[in-house]
Amino acid sequence: MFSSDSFSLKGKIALVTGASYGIGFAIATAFEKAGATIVFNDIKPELVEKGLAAYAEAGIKAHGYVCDVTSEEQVNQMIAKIEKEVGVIDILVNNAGIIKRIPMVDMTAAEFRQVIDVDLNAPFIVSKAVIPGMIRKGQGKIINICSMMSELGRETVSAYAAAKGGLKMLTRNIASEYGEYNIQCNGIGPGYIATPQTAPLREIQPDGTRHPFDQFIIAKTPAARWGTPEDLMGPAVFLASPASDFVNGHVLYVDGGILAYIGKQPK
Ligand code: NAP
Ligand code: GCO
Repeated sequence: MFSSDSFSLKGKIALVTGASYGIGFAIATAFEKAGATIVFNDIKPELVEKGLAAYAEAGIKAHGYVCDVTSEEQVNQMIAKIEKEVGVIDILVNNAGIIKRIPMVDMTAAEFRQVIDVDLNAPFIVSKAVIPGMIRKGQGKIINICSMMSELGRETVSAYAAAKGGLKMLTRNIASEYGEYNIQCNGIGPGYIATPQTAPLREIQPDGTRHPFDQFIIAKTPAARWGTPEDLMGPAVFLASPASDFVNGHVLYVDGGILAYIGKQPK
């Protein structure tokens, strides 16, 4: 029966990958406010420590693990440790990601593979590791952090767009393959969000003007602003909660309207 508890994550264990800061940190914080126990990982021990301190400062007792999500061995070891030390994971957010902004003809195959490895192969590896526990529990939520580039291309982000486009289809396939086990797999497609990942696109120019790309995004966004990690908190709690138990294989774009808008006409 629907109630305000339908948006509660009380008693749930949530793993958010790459969540020492940025979007992952905001989503994990929202989950804790909704009642979940927070587990996160990062690739560097010092970042896990930094993340634990940031969560503690926010009044959150999080569980942090060092793990490179592109390594199947490290991921399987981490999930086994989490299941032993914290419990079986109810909610997984595949958030860890990188981007390389290089014209395709200048990008090496190794650089292309590195982006695919983190942004597409890793969500496969981590999802594969947590689904058996979700099947045993008879329920689970997987949220893949997709992108505008799951739908659109742009110069210099060929690897990232290929990965995020693939991640949209991996989301649909997990939904298709595991929906019968009461596991819902959906995506969140953030618009342009002010985090370290997009900091180079927002740098103030030597003449004191805004970065051309910054101005471009403002013109392309009906909300006429960059998003913040906080803008993703409510949508993430919705997709992690019982309120979305019949939402499956969907990518929820949280983009201020970019995908709906041709862009502000030049004056
Ligand atoms: P961010 O600030 O660059 O943070 C990415 C996080 O992922 C960092 O904690 C990073 O840790 C971690 N990470 C990277 N590679 C890893 C690996 N191999 N194993 C474990 N952790 C790893 O990025 P963000 O802006 O918060 O973005 C988070 C997610 O949202 C990404 O998937 C990104 O593609 C997506 N997204 C971002 C935007 C945006 O505008 N910011 C929009 C749409 C989608 P290290 O610091 O140690 O590398
Ligand atoms: C870029 C940006 C974007 C955002 C995001 C948009 O260089 O175009 O980094 O890719 O990160 O993915 O949804």
